[in-house]
Amino acid sequence: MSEIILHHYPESLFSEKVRLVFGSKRLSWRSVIIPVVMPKPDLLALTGAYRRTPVMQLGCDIYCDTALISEVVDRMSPAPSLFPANQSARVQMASRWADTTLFSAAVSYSMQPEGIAKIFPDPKGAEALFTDRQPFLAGGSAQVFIAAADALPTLMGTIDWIDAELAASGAPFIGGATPSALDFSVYHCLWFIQGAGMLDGLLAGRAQVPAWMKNVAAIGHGNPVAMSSTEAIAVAKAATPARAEPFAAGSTDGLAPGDAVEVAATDYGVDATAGTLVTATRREFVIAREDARAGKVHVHFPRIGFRIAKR
Ligand SMILES: N[C@@H](CCC(=O)N[C@@H](CS)C(=O)NCC(=O)O)C(=O)O
Repeated sequence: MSEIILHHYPESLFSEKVRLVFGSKRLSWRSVIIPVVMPKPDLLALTGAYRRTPVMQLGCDIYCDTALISEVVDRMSPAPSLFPANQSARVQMASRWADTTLFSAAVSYSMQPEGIAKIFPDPKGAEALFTDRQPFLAGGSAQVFIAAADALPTLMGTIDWIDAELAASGAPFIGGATPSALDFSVYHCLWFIQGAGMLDGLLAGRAQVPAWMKNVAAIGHGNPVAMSSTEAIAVAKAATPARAEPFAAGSTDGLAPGDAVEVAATDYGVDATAGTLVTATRREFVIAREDARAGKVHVHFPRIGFRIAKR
């Protein structure tokens, strides 16, 4: 089996989600640190145009979006499951809400002057980030930054829901005795607010959530070993794509394998990756593309949150 390679950077919320997923499975993985802002030529050699963080690589199979990455990792390493069978729909739906609405609330709340000063001791860092993210956040369906006052109720509500449930269940995780994907989707949002030094006020008077945060943090990141981005490209170049799932007729919006297509996120970071459709299932698109440095790669996208169009 190919080594797991994660393209990420330390401060990235969604990367923290996946690092903890790896930790929950006690995985060894290769860690490629990518730039926080564009340009990211070595990442784009693998993904085409997709620039969001993180991206997982297995040989020359490239997986975009943490919802898909979590499912793939859970299939590779099934126990304990991130999507326990008796709560899998709830976990999937609530994780998606946390990864969008709660994420937006967490980022918006943290990006108040106090949080910005903590996250970016050098104001030039903040300036570079905002300049990079302006076009990145434009053109899609999501409004990621909202007023901090509008973000606050979502944060207080979430903290209170979780605090009450953990008090009732007595379990260490929202998922029960072991963490589910929902634990990680909520955690990475609160982790970011914590990094901005703004979580304590929100947790005042709540006993369960601080204990739960410690339980999740204690899971750790598994065993990461550094890898350079050029090494990762060489891994892709030397690999052959994994066998694709069969094409699922009826789920493909009139598409057929071999079609020239482009795939893009619908919410933000909507740069489209062009390639040839390898397969489509009810859950995933896989497109093949050729890169001068990485050779032939298969790029995988979840269907939820992404659109596909014929070129
Ligand atoms: N739905 C995506 C969201 C990923 C995302 O928004 N990542 C942020 C970093 S935490 C990002 O891409 N920021 C811009 C960048 O890193 O270039 C996922 O689950 O992977």
